[in-house]
Formats: sequence, structure tokens, C-alpha cells
Amino acid sequence: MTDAVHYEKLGDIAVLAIDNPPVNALGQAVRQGLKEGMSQAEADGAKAVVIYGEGRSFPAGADIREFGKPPMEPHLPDVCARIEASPLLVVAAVHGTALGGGLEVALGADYRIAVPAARVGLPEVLIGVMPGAGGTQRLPRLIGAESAVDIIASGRQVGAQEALELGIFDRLEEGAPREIGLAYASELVEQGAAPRPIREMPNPVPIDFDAAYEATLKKGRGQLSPAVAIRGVQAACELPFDDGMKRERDLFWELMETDQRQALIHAFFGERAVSKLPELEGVAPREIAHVAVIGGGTMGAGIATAALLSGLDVTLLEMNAEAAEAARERITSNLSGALKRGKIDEAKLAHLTETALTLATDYDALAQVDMVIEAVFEDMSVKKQVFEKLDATCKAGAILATNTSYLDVNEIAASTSRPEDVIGLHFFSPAHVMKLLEVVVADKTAPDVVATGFALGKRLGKVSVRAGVCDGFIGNRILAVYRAAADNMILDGASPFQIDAALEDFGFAMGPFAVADLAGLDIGWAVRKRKREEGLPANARDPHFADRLCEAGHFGQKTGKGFYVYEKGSRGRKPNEEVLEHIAADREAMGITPREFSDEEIVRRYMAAMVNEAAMVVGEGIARRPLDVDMTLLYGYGFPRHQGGPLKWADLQGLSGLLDDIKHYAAEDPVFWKPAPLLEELVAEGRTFDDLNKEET
Ligand code: 3H9
Repeated sequence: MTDAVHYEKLGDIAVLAIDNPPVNALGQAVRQGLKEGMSQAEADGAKAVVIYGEGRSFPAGADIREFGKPPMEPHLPDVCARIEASPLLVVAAVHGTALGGGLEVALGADYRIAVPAARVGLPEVLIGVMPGAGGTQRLPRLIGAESAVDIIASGRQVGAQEALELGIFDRLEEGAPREIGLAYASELVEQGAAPRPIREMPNPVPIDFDAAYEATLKKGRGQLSPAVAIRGVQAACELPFDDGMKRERDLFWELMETDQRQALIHAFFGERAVSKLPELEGVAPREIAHVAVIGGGTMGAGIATAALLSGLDVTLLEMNAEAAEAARERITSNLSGALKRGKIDEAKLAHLTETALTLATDYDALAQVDMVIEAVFEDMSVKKQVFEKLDATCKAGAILATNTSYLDVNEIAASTSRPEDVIGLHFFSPAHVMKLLEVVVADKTAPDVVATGFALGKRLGKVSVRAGVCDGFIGNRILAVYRAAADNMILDGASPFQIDAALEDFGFAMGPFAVADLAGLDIGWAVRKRKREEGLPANARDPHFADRLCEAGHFGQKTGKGFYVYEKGSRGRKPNEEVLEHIAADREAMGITPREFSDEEIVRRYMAAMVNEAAMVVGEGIARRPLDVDMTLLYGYGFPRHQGGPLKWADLQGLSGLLDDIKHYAAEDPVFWKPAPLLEELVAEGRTFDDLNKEET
């Protein structure tokens, strides 16, 4: 027996305890241990076997770290088949999360008992594969094709009660998994219960698989795994069990070979690695119980909502009583959304809005708070005035955070006598929904203040990324460049509508011009005006077509018109043909003869601009690792998860070809295109961005 599975025999019952912390992933040693454990139980004359997980969970799946390496025997499908084929009664006793291969092991058992807090699921599609150890064959035989498709194609976790109702679990019982498993197995043995292999259950009734496949592919914006997994369930309906298993295996390996699988697994581990920073090892965050938010607009109200939902007390400071009341309304409306989704109940809503939230109009109210997050108008002189007042009012040790999205946090910090307590916390709107938080570390920010930024992010359920100070930090700095690349393509002949469509096909939820309409065109207008005042680089192109929309009062969705026209009562968008006239005027003024762009070229140039700037951001140390950029774009900018983030995408495309393209574009337009030194270095050394991730973590 391996160390990863402990064997004991108690009377008629053998117990196999899986012990592979932290989540009992089904690595080689566990698979080997389960196989040997079954043989041992049979050799020992046991009547039943109980399988459970030590520690926090039944296995949460195959060991993802083994993916991409040569497979090692015994393979998981064979282990599940071995369990199912045993003449002994096998009981799986589930607690924690029985996911993926974990649930597949449990489906190899004859009976399943669980604690009421347990959860099950087949989340393989979320990491770009599909169940590969019988999940698509056994689950539909147990619960029907429709429910199986729902669970497998969504990858969602199913609570124990629902799993009981569906027939995945036979019984729920409070207690330690070992004890409830033993008691259930004894009872079954006493009753003379027969083994109940799922493989012998009849084929489930089919559903319209072609329709389900097409709908799922469309919903996933090109992500393959959920749709392909449906073909596995189809096989369960149409083929004998062993042929269905073979079909599942073939589909599983097809997905295993895809770039999407690599991209999604990169996203899985990146999300977990992003907040692990060597500089924070052993640094304790400061205690935060009460935060203040300055400014109750959409952003401030969103931040306050997120803080309240995480259990913090919040004081919201506004200019006057009227503005404060409007802020309360915004927060209440946000929280009502949480009530509707069942995240909080009425009593909690009342507590949050009446007790945990305090409105204020005077800085004195902030004297005792542990942290202040400023979300006022994006103007340096306004921000400095706020920070001077905070410096004069707040207690020693209070953290003073700015939610600026572009401005220099060093300059803001310098307006106080305590720059070590100042940090940037850049939330994304709506702040109670969007997952990204950029933790912007200024030159003098103290390490425990950085640690507190990350601790707050975790508490609020955010993916927190460390960023250095520069114009736009990680995300907005890169955005400015790929948006400029899109604007350049427009000047040269593409239309905003073609660009949006090409990028939506690539997997973005919305193209850049639809996003600009959603965010409000006035935001970009203000940034362009500021940049023009600061002075643009010599010979830089400076299109005005978006300005013309703003000058006419068209700010996008909020005014009903921008790059698109939004008609009341209709959720769709229609191209605003007026934009084409503004574009034509720009081309004429610049003496440009428009040319055709293929969708492929649009994606290539847009991505090349994104990757090149991202490489600069990493090269300059604004982002510590390539994965920090990838997580920023995935969680804050709608980058398709199944493409892994811009730098993972670049690795998968091949850096050398991408650099060649950038050099080719630079020959045409050397002002805009300057190959990033880091990209040139990696190509010269034959390395990838992911190699840098491995060095740092
Ligand atoms: C599969 O099963 C394929 C089969 O159908 C067919 C095979 C032939 N492997 O998330 P956490 C690590 S595919 C390796 O922070 P939580 C994780 O990286 C698999 N490592 O905790 C982290 O490490 P570290 C299908 C794994 O409580 C630590 O465990 N299953 C795996 O927030 C703690 O994780 C899945 O896709 C793994 N499978 O959430 C489930 N899982 O501490 C994926 C976790 O070094 N896992 N780790 O950063 C999850 O969804 C969550 O981790 C879970 C716990 C809900 C289990």
C-alpha cells in the first residue's frame, strides 16, 4: 500500500483512507493505493469497503499538475473500473468537495453517503478537459442525460441536498466521513444489500444533443470543452458502456491536446499564484475592521457595498447631505441585488444599511477608521486636497488608499506626512461585482500596508494583483495601447464594428468599442484631453472620431448613442453610421487611403499591441511576473479565459513569429510599434513568458 492510502479492516469492513493533502488529488500514489486497497480487502475476506478522504475533502479531482506529462499507471478509469468490478459492497463516504475524478471514484462505488455540507461536481470543462474516468458514462446512467449535461457542461458544484434529490447520493448524515461510511456499510451488509454497479444500469434516454452542443459552443464564445463533453453524454445514451468509455477517452485526449486546456490550467494556477509574493512572506497585515470610503458615486458606492458584504463597518463621506443620501440609495440598490440573488436576507440587508453603514459629510468622522479608500473625481489637485485632509484627521497607522486609475500614487503620497501608509487600491466598476483589484505599490509604501491591501482583496473575494506606479498601472496602461492599435486600424480602413466582431469571435465578451460605450465615452475623452495637454509623442497619430461623438453629447449606452445606437426597450446594439463620417473626416485630414483588413489581421495586430505593451510592463517591473498581467486582463478586461491571458496566448502562438510581425508593423509605423526589449530577449534566448513565471514563484 502507498503512503497516500491507508488500509484498515474492522470486522467485515475494510476502510481505505485517502491521505494526500491539501485536497486529496488523485495522483499516481493515490490511484495505486486504491487499486491495491481493493485487492487487499478482497484477499482479507472483507464483505464491504468504505472509501473516504482524510483532512478537508474527498478527492477534488485528478492531480492537475500531472497533466501534460506522460501518464502513469494505474490510470484513473481503470481504478474506477476496478472498484466497480469488485464483488464487495463499496461505499463512498463524501465530505468537502468530491470533484472531477473524485466524483468519478464515488460513482465507481455501489453506494454513496455524504455529510450535508458536501459538494460534488464534474468541473473538468473549466480547465479545458472533460470527465475522463467514466463521469460522462456513469452520471447520466444514474441521474438522466439532461441533469448530467447541466452538471458536466457547466462544471458547477452541486450541494449535497440537490445531489441527494438527483440520486447521486443515497443518504446524507452528519458526522465524520469514516464513521458515517462505516455505519452505512455495516447496515448494508446486515441487510444483505447487493452490489449496484452503475455500468449495468440501462442507457439513459437521449436529449437533442446537436442543439445542446451548438448552444453550449455559442455560450462559451468558442470554448470547446463544455460542448465536447456533451458528446460524451451522448455516447452514454447511444453506445454500450465499454464503447461509451472508449468514446469518452478519445474525446478527453482530444481536449487534453488543445491550447485551450493549457490556457485554462494556466488561469487556474495563475489565479492562486497571483497573490503569493515573496516580499510579503512573514509580513503581517494591519487589522482592518472599519473602513471609510470617500465619494459615493458609482465607484465609491460599489466599494462600500463590497466592504459591507465582507462584514466591515463602513463610513461613507460625501460633500453634503444630499449627495450622501444619493450614495446610500446606490448602496441600498446594490445590496438589494445581493438580496435578490439570495446572498443576504432581509435582516442582513437592514443591518448593513442601518447599522454597519454610516453616512458623513465631515472629515472628523474619519478620525478613528482603520483604512480610507478615496474614490473622488480623477484630478490630481482634488486628490491632493483630500489626502492633505486625511493626513490631518486620521489616526496614526490608518491606511490611506486611493482608487485612482491613472494618476501618480507617489505624488499623492507626497502630499501627506506619512507616505508609507499610502497605497493605490484600484477597483473596477461595478466594484462589488468585478473580481480584479490592482494593489498599487508606491515607492515608500510600507510592506505591511501592501500585505493589508492583499488581505482586504481576499476578504472582498477579489483577485488581487500587485502593480507598480506608472500611467494606468498594469491594466489601463496596456488597454491604452491596444485601444490605440484599434484606432490605428480604423484610420487605415477597418470599422469599429468589424473590429468588435472580430474580437468577439476571438472570445472577448465585448469588443473595445462596445466596451467604450458601456464605460462611457466621456472617460476616454477626458484622458485624451489630458494627454494632449501633456504633449503627445512627435508624429503620433491623434484621431478625433471619438471626440466628435462626445462633442455631440453621445457618451455611449448612458445617452443611448455612441459607436452604437441603443434603443430603449431593446438590449441589442446597432452600428451608429455617423461614426463612419467622423472616421472619414479623420482619414481625409491625415491623407490616408483606407484599405481592407481581414478579421485575422485585426486580431493579430490587436493582440500584438497588447502583448508588446504587456512585455514592457513586465520588463519595467510594473508587473512582477507575466502571470500578473494575464490575471489582470482576465479578471478586469474581459479577456477570454480559454485564451489564458495575453502572455500565455503569446507563448502558445510562438514568441518568435509574434516578434517578426511586430517588427514588420514597426517598419510601417515606427512611432507606434517599438518591439519590447523583454520580448526580444526571450526570443533570442528561446524562452517563454511562462519560464519567467516559474523563476519567480
Ligand atoms: C479531473 O479530475 C480529470 C478526470 O475526470 C479524469 C482523469 C483521467 N490538482 O483552490 P485552493 C491545489 S480534472 C492539483 O486554494 P479552495 C491548489 O492549487 C480535475 N492541485 O483551495 C492549491 O495549491 P496551493 C477536476 C490542486 O479551498 C491547493 O490545492 N477537479 C487541485 O479555495 C488548495 O486549493 C478540479 O478541477 C487538483 N485537482 O478550493 C478541481 N485542486 O495551496 C480544482 C486544488 O499550492 N480545484 N489543488 O496554491 C478546485 O476547484 C479548488 O481547488 C477546490 C478547493 C474547490 C477543490
